[in-house]
Amino acid sequence: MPTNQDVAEQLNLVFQLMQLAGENRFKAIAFDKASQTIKGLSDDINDYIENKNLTDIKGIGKSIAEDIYAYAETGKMPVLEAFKEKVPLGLIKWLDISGLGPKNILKIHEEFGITEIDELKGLIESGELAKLPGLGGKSAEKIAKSIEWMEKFDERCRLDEATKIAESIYESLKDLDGVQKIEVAGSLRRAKETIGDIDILIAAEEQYISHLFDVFTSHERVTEILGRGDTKSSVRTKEGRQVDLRIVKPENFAAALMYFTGSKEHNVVMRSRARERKMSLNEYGLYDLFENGETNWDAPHPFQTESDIYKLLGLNWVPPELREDRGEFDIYEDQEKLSLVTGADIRGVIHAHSTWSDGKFSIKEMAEACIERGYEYLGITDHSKTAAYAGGLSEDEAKQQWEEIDQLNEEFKGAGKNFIIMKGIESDILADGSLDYSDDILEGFDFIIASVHQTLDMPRDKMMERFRNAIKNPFTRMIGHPTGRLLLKRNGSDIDLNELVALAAEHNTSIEINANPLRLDLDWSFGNKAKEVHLMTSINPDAHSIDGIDLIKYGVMIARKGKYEKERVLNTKSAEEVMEFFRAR
Ligand code: DGT
Ligand code: CA
Ligand code: CA
Ligand code: ZN
Repeated sequence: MPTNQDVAEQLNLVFQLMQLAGENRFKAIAFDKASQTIKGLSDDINDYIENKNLTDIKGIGKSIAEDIYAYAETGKMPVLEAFKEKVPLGLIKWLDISGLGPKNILKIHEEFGITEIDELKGLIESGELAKLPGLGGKSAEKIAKSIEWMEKFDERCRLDEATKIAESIYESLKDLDGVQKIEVAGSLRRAKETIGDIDILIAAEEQYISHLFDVFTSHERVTEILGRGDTKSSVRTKEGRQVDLRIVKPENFAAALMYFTGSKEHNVVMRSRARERKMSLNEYGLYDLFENGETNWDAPHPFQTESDIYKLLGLNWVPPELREDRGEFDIYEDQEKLSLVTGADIRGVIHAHSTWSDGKFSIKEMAEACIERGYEYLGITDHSKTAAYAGGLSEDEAKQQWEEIDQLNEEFKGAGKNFIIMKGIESDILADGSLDYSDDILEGFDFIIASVHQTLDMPRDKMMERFRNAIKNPFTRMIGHPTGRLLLKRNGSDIDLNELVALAAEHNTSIEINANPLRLDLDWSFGNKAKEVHLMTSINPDAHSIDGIDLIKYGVMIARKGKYEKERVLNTKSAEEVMEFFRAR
């Protein structure tokens, strides 16, 4: 059975191919509208398909209804298949190239028989494209430039990059005249590990809008104004990120904030909850429904805050990080509240490197930076001997390091400081799953983080065997960055993370949430499993410098998104409790 999304996607493809094929504009637009309608539909399209009453949906005409019935029955939409014969799907991407309209796209395709943007780039480089009648050197150059930008800005960016941009724009707007409320919305408010564009929302009366947009579009980071309308402006920053600013009436703010925070999946459920209660939820507010199911714009339900809207739909306020339709409705329907971990709960720093391996600062400097930040302990974990490229510690060096730590702890004690350094190591997990030292050395550490740093690309079953051995080793107290992914750069190992989470919990071992924004590994999406099996995590900066310590804040965002409550985050506990956990193997 197709989902609403499937049907919407098929119709959207038809729309795009029709544009390319030079089909009648109004005919094409009908498909676009139908696609959007179905995307926003709060009921299951299959109900309509079964009852053969698709045309009851406003915006779905008879012929499009027939196309959808056929698609549901055969898995193929005849009109789409027909257009695919005329225009290859690969050309759809070309529509995003500014300076290249549908007519020229088709012309280039027919002339050179190419369908990929890379092939188009080749044509431009060889000078072939400029020779095509009606194009010329200038157009070719413009197209090349546009492809370059498109490829550059097609990407998403990391959470920390987006946070910094959003903070600086937020700061420049928040105190301006007329700004009653301002919030960052979208995926950034939901603390996704990567961000497409940044969404900011302001509540202001109409007379202030124009000035606010002036300030926004002339922000020092802005290199390009992508669009400016009455209620929304979009810009490109020098980092290549898109930022959307929407300004809404104060009375619509809460509903708009909820809508533009998303996720789309969360919104879909919210809208259907509204419908079940004979209401319509949209970006403006919550309204009564007429008998015929349409929105009665004259009958708004009063609300002040997001929380009011959730209440009206039978829910407690759902923290933005959880709005992904991944079980949050069940939890917040029961009036239950999760006491998600916060930055203020963090009492110590686990997983940090010093000059003994590849860190930039001495243990003492790292410890003092922790004290300055109000932390109570530092679990130093330099690399182990196999990680020679990262200055991994030999057995002798490990022993020398312990002496230095003992000395420093004496000093802190003597100075009356409530602070201790724990003797850890980030031991490589070798190919067979064993740790990197003999047991008598392993015994000397307070705790061991076991991480994979080499041959991350073993087949899944081999990789799982490797982790299984590492977890079963009683010296392992924590697994470091389990997949080894580098966000937007490198995929992590192929492992069954649900199984890994269960295995760690079973052996009373923890799995870190590596807070480095490049990693954010363990991924938040395994939070449901972690909650179910009571996995202990630890929000670890993997700091290689003093600044690195402050990455903990991104780990906290991800831990919240993964539904971790304070009790299941090791470094919210006292030094004694942490040591107790380490000893209980
Ligand atoms: P991103 O930018 O890709 O990291 O992800 P978001 O979630 O920030 O997505 P964006 O910027 O396209 O839209 C912001 C929010 O606005 C999104 O989370 C939910 C809402 N929204 C936007 N378009 C739609 C839509 O077509 N349907 C629904 N239900 N919500 C939408
Ligand atoms: Ca966004
Ligand atoms: Ca956006
Ligand atoms: Zn590491």
